[in-house]
Amino acid sequence: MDASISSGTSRTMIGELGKHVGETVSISGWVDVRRDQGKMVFFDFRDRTGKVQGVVLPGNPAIETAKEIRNEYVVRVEGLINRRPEKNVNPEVVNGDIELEVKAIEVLAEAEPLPFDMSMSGFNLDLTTQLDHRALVLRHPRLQAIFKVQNVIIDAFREYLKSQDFFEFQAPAIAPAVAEGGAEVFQVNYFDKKAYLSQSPQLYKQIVMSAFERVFSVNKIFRAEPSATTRHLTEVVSLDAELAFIDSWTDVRDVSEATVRYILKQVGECCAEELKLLETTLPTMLEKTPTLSLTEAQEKIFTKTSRDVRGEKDLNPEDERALCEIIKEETGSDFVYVYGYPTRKKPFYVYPNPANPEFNEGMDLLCRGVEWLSGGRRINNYAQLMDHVKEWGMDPEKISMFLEAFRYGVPPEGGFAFGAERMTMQILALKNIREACMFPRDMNRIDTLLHGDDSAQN
Ligand code: AMO
Repeated sequence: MDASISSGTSRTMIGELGKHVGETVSISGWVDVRRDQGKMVFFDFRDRTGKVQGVVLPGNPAIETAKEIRNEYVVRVEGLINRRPEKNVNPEVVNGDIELEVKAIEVLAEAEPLPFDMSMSGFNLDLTTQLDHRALVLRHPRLQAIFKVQNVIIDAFREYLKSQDFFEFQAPAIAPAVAEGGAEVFQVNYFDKKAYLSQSPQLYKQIVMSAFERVFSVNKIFRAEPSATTRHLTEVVSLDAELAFIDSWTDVRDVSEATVRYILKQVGECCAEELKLLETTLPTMLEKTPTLSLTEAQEKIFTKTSRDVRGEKDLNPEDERALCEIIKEETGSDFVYVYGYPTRKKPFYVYPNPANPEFNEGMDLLCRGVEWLSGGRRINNYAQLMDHVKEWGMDPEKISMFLEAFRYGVPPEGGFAFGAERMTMQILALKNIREACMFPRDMNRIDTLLHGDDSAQN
């Protein structure tokens, strides 16, 4: 350790170094790369704002420390900011025109030799290895870019809905009943009773909407997905919204479309560097997103691919891919809304189309071959809701709090939900949803792999 750095020297962020040419500064960060050239040692130092090249010149006493340092050592470095000679300028990177002439190095934390290549060009890990080593690979710019984009997506969701006078609420994670139907729930022992991890804040967002008119939440939801696919997680960040005083399900579609448009604008404006690094471009959203009924979508798929899926209750993943390709080819849009699903195949709260009650006014938004969002109009009439509760074979006692809102007057209403990871995955054209989740949960993994014993859970 070189103790010649006075502890009082204030830290300059690496991204700001360009403003300090000719000055002596102190930076703190990690050793991204070290290149030992005998008499001189070169470094790339890294902090959360960027990287800078450093050089320890011959004869500098810091050379001894420099030679012991490996990649990922945490250091405090004092040095002089010099302009690089013209021939060494790299205009492509931050600080490509300057260099830090190292005067003293203090080691704040040592690092063992890395188990794999973390360099920009050499980083080539399969997803399983990446997930096993999240603690280390989160330092890589590619992963950081994914999660910076995700931050912007979630912030933009909040910002847009707040700008439209939506009220944010916190939904509970422990639920007394199943909101969405189906078997995909985690049951928990709640003292001596049965409870569930929330599959969706659906019933709560409708309750809160009945008091606040326009509401949204950013919450964890849990789905006991029994298969490991590239688009399903068991723990999801759900971006939910619900609004009162609508005239039609198309009002809900329009609000969801405006929300996506704002999110895309924010990602485009705030994440240009990240999109470049991830070698992707934003999906194209037209002035008006193409909207088809499920029946029309199935007809289109049949006409274009000869695969007859007419009369099926939903689109399967192959249908979703085919429909997105057809719509892209026909209109240039990467997005398509599909509405009008068989009433009996969807949750009890979805509003049946009055002109054709066999089909409902529920909708999905697909993008680049995958569903991003579900939503639609809900039943707000108490008697109609009670009829559905009975028809769906549900116990009204278990959702009595929900039903109470409707007994005392709820306006025509609807809402929608996006999965933040699906959205991130599709905006960035990632191949697997696990890439879009820092610590993904699936049936085989909760950080460590599940091997049939309970050691991973201790
Ligand atoms: P749905 O069940 O379609 O609708 O979920 C809404 C959105 O959440 C995301 N999502 C998932 N993402 C990853 N892994 C999963 N296992 C998973 N499950 C869901 C998807 C999906 O489009 N209550 C309704 C919403 C509403 O009507 O407001 C609901 O939960 O992006």
